[in-house]
Amino acid sequence: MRVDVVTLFPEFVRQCAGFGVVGRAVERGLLELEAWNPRDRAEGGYRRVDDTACGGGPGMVLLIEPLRKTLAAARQAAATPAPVIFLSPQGRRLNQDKVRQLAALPRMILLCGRYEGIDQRLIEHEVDEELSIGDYVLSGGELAAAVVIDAIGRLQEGALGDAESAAQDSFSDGLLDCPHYTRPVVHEFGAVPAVLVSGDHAAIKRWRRQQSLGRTWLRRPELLEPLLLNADDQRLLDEFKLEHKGHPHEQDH
Ligand code: 9WO
Repeated sequence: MRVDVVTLFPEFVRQCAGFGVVGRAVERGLLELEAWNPRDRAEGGYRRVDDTACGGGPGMVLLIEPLRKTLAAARQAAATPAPVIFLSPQGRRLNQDKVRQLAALPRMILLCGRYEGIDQRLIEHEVDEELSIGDYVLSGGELAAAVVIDAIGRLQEGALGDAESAAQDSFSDGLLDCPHYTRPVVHEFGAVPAVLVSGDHAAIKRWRRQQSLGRTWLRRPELLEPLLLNADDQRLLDEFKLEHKGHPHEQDH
C-alpha cells in the first residue's frame, strides 16, 4: 500500500519507517511512504504555514492554503483515490479492527497537525476521517502517524517473517496475548511453566489459550464482553477464574 504523510517534519516520519519490520516492508516494496512538507507550498520569503488564532489567545493555527495545496499534490502523486486521515485527540479511537481495515486500503494520506491545531475549515473540506491513538495530547500528529504506519506496515502481506505470527498476536481474535518465556528454563526469577517444556503441543496450545482468556478477563474485561466464547474457551476461562478465586480483576504479576 502507499501512504503519503503531510507533515512539517518529514524527516521524522521517514526515520520512523526505517527500522525493523516496517523498514523491511518498505525495502521489499510492500509499503510505499512519501512525506510532504506544507512549507514547500507556503507563500512569501518566510514560507509561513501558521498564523495567530482568530478570537485571540496564545499559540498558532496552521493555515488552510499550504495544507490544501500539499494535500492536492499528494493526491495527484498516484492514480488511486486516497482518504485523508487527520491524526487528532478529537478523532475516533484507533483499534486493531480499524488497523486491519486501513491496512487493506491501496492508499491513504495521513495529515499531521502542529501548534494549537489546523483551521477547522480545512478539516471540514479536506479530511475524510479523524483518528486518535489515545486520550493524551502530543506536540503534533507525527508520533500518532508513526503508530498508524507501524501497525499497518506489519500487516502488509509478506512483511512478517512468519506468516502466522501476525495471526497469533494480541488482538488477532480480540484477546490479549499469552505470556512468553525463553531459556534458561530455571532462573533466579523463577521457572518456566512446566507445560511449556513438556513437549505436549496440545496442552501447550490449551495453556496459551487459557492464559489469553484469563489475562483478558483480569486486565481488560471490557474486551471479553462483545465476544461469544465457544464451549471450549468458556471451560478454559471458568477454570482460570476458579484458580484466581478471591482475586477478581487483579493484575496477575
Ligand atoms: C494544543 C494545545 C495547547 C493548549 C491548550 C490545548 C491544546 N491542544 C492542543 C492540541 O491538541 N494540539 C494538537 C497537537 C493540534 C493537532 C496535532 N497535535 C496533536 C495530535 N496532539 N496530539 C495528537 C494526537 C493525535 C492522535 N492521537 C492522539 C493525539
